Amino acid sequence: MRVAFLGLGIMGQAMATNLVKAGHEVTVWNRTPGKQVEGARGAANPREAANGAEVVWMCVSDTDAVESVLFGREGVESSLREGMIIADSSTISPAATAKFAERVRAKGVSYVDAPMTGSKVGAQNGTLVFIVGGDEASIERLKPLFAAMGKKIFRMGETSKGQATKLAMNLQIALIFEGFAEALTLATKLGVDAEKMVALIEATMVRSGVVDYKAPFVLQRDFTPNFPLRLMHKDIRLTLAAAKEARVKLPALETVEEIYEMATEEGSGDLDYAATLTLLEKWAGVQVKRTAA
Ligand code: NA7
Repeated sequence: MRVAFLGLGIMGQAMATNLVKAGHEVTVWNRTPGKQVEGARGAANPREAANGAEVVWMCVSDTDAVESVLFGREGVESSLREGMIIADSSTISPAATAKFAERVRAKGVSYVDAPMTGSKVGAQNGTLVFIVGGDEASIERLKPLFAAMGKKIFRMGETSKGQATKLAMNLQIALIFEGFAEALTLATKLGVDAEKMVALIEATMVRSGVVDYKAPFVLQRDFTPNFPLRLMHKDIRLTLAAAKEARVKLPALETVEEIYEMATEEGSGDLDYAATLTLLEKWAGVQVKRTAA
C-alpha cells in the first residue's frame, strides 16, 4: 500500500521501518528534519507526504501535535481525497479524536484510532498490540499494515474507542506500579529485603504483568526510559480530563498524578516512569535495592 508515515520518534521510526520491510511504498515525514527510514521516501511536510497516499499513519506526541499535523499550515488536510484512511497511533484525547474524525469525514476520509502497547521493543520486533477504534471496513483494509507492525488488533468499537480504552489501560499500569512502589518502600523501611519481597509477590496472586516487567529494573535501579515518565504523565492527564468530561471520579489516579507532577519538577521526566519510586524513597528516607545475600 502507499502509506504516508508521520512522526519518527522512538515508536514511529521502528513502525515505519517495519512497513518498508513488508514491501509497502512508504513516504515519511518528521517535524525535526534529519530523521529518515531506509527504503522510504522523505517528504518536506505532512501535506506533501500525504499527497497520493492511500493511508496516512501518524505517531506523534500528543493531541496538539496530531491537530497540527492534520490541520496546521502544510498539514495533511489539503491532500485528503475520498477513500483515504487516516490512522493514528499516538495516544491522545478520545474527544479530540472524534472531532478530527468528523472533520475529515466531510471529505470522504475515514479515521481509525490505533494506539498501541508493547513499547520500543514491540515496535522494533513488529509485535505491538493495537487497540483500535473505527469502522470495520477501514480496519479490514488496514490489516496488512497492522500485520507488518504488530501481532494483535483489538477492535474496541467506533472511532475514539481505541483511545478511550488505551487511557483506561494506562490508568491501571500507573496504579499497579504505584502500589508496587509503595509496598517496596514500606517493606524496606520496616527492614524487609526487597528481593525477597519480589520473590513473594511473584509466587502469589499479587503478581502482575506490570510487576513482572518492572521488578528487575527496579531492583537494579535502572531507570533508563522504556516508557518515559513524561509520556505516562501526559496519559494520566488525558485520562483525568476524559474522566472529568464524563463526570467520573478517579481519586487514586488524581493522587498519583501529583506524584508525577513532583517527579517532573525534580527533573525525572525523561527517565522511565518507574523513577516515581525515588520520590517515595526520599520521603521515607530509604532506598529500595537488592541486598539479599
Ligand atoms: P517520542 O519518541 O517522544 O516521539 C514523538 C514524535 O512526535 C517525534 O517524531 C516528534 O517530532 C513528534 N512531534 C512532537 N510534537 C510535534 C508537533 N507539534 N508536530 C509534529 N510532530 C510532533 O514519542 P514515542 O515515539 O515514544 O511515542 C509517540 C506516541 O505514541 C505518543 O503519543 C505515545 O504516548 C505513544 P520531533 O522529532 O520532536 O520533531
